[in-house]
Amino acid sequence: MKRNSGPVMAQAPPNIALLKYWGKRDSALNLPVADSLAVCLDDFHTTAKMQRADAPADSFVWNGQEMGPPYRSRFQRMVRFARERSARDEVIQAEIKSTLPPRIGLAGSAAAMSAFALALSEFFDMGLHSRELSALARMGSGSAARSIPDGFTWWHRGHLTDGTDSFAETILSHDAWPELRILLIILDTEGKRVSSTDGMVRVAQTSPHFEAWTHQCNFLAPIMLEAIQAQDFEKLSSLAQSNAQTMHALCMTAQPPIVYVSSATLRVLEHLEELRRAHPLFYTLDAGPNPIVFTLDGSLSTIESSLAASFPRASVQACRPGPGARIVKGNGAIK
Ligand code: 2P0
Repeated sequence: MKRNSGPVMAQAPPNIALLKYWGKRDSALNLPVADSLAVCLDDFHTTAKMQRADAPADSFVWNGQEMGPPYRSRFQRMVRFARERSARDEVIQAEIKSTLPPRIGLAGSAAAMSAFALALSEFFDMGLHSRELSALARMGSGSAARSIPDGFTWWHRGHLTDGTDSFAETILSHDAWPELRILLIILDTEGKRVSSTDGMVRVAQTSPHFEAWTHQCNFLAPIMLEAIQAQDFEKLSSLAQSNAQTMHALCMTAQPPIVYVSSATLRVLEHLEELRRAHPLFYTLDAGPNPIVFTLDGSLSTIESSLAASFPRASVQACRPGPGARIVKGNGAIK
């Protein structure tokens, strides 16, 4: 079999959940308790470069830093899988470059783990199809499963203990809803105090509302699927915003409570509710203080100007739905 002798490079986008992943049935494999839905962004890609190393151990450098725990063990878990599957044992050197600050609650690990998974599969000539690749990315970070396929995705929770039925797939291509715009409002680039992984465990162990949350997400998945496929902005607005609010309320019912939003977040949300009276708009929030706004192109410039005037210190980045992970050709330089 022909082997990849030179470096391989893959790129993957962050994805923003419309129906949130918050709870695991298996922490080692990142198997979720509920289905989730998301959309890939057309910007802020992460690049992963992988090559053979003449060294005693694998190396995982992310934004110039050699990774220690807990990320190192996640990369190692994926590499173990690749070695077993390909029956090969090269030592690898991986270099990952993100364009979003890590740990700000904006899907940085999803982009990194999915780019790494694709580079790994290419390097070891694993010949994985999209579902297997999505499941491999999931082992690195649950939400990374949704950065492999194109556009709008559904991550199936699955039922099997080995996780082979827990993968994401496209439900609407990235260019099928050209009017949709996604605004990242970056208020704070400090790392979050409680990681998503720890937050999910604490909520599952201590919140009396965790089971209701799980049932609600599984119930909502096919309804939200319909809204996305019908490009029904109004229906998606109420479902997605309410799901994000519920996730944050749920976190506050953990012991001790987890609060990801800040006072600046609340001021922006209040402003967005005002704008919502006149514009098609809804917001969502990941595990951090930075709101994400969904709107339609006709309202984009008004919303951007209004945010710039009221929150001059916030950085507002407009994106569109984008494709999933892909192999990139080049001269081996990582940008
Ligand atoms: C999501 N988040 O659906 C939710 C909403 C954050 C809030 O997926 O432990 O970094 O690596 O599987 O994937 C963040 O969780 O957690 C996340 P792990 P991950 O996008």
